[in-house]
Amino acid sequence: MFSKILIANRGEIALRVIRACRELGVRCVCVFSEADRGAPYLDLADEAICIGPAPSAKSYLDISRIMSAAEISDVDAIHPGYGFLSENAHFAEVCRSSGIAFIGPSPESIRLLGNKTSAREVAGRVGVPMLPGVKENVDSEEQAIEIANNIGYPVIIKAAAGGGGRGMRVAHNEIALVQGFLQAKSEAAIAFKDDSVYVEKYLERPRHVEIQMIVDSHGNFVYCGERDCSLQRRHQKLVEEAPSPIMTPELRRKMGEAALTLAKAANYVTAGTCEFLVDSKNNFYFMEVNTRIQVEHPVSELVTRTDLIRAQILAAAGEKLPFSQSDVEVRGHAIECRINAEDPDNDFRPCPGKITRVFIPGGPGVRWDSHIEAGYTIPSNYDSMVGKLLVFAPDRMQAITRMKRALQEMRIEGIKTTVPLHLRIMSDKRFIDGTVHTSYIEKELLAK
Ligand code: MV4
Repeated sequence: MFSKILIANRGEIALRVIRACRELGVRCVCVFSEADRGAPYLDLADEAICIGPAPSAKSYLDISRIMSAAEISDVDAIHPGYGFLSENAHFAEVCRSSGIAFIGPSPESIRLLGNKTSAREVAGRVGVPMLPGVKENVDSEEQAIEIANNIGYPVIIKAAAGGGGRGMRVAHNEIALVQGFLQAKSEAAIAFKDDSVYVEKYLERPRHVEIQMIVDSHGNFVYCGERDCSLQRRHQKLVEEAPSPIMTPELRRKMGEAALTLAKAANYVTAGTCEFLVDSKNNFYFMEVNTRIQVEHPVSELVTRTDLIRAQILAAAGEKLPFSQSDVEVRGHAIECRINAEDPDNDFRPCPGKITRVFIPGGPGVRWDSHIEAGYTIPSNYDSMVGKLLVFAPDRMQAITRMKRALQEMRIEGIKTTVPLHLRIMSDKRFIDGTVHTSYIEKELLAK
């Protein structure tokens, strides 16, 4: 096992990794920017090192500053968390050449599965279901028109390097296709410095269902059920749950095996997620792979009784996972609400600032993953998530009731938060019925 791990991240995920390190008896070093100086979670690390000013480009995204901190503190591994450098193949390579374990995939796996075009190429080769369309990039308007005529409208044009919904256009006819093709290309060129796009059939009202994978270096490939992340707003997830309300044991097995087929084809080791869209007939289609631990990993931990951060660390240290597929059983129901410092009444404008009072809900089946406390000031330099409120209960209805109860107990004063919106969602008939789709928040709930 490692003796010391550097955590190249901040906020709640830094604290989550500190907790896993403590339980494993591994020392940990937390790096921080000037904006995070004095943050309460830093006291819980064995060491804390300032790596630069508030802008992430000069701190959490600066590979040389992080490697200097790793050298000074003599760590044998780096946990990147999510966001920042977590899916940066070059960073994984720098770690490798410095003799430091990257707690994540190999640079080769990141390049193969983290890029949408190459992931689609692998998925097509190993028979993972995909929407009708093309695996390769589309170079001209004429080619896009020909593909659309073959698969039929509506189609979607997506940036190969994209993510988070950027560089994406839906087209219901040829005129919109030509326009969308050019728009997607120029948006992708600016956002990702890569203007390659591809075209596939557009699916109306899909659900977003993702499979959690965890793999060790001894060939133990395991999926820990699925998460349903259909409740999003502008590609920001608001609520995640497990199991998916639409899941059956048969569909779970099929999706889980499809995800692991892809992981095996890429020699993938560590935690990862395979994203799918699911249509109203429960057909599933591969979207992309997230080659990192995700924000919403705790819902999977709750329903499968696993510790995914611990498992990631064990896998990176070359140890065997403490479970195999036959041990992993989905039981009960978990829901996560992302509590953001945003004003839902004001177009979700970020509301950083000082938290004057906090009361955290507790009691049976409640988990709070957060780094905040009363008196803490949320810096304006990073994302606006202040914490993740999770509940676990024997079934979905009891989980919804428990989440409502927990949200009612919660007090975060001094800033605006998304708590009132979550209370509304938990009482929404369509959410309760489990029939929402990926555009529900924007097209229906907020339009009411
Ligand atoms: C789609 C789609 C419908 N059909 N692809 C959005 C982000 C990117 N990862 C994939 N996205 C979508 N791809 C086809 N062929 C609808 C979406 C989509 C979406 C997907 C998941 C969660 C929320 C979403 C919100 C709007 C659109």
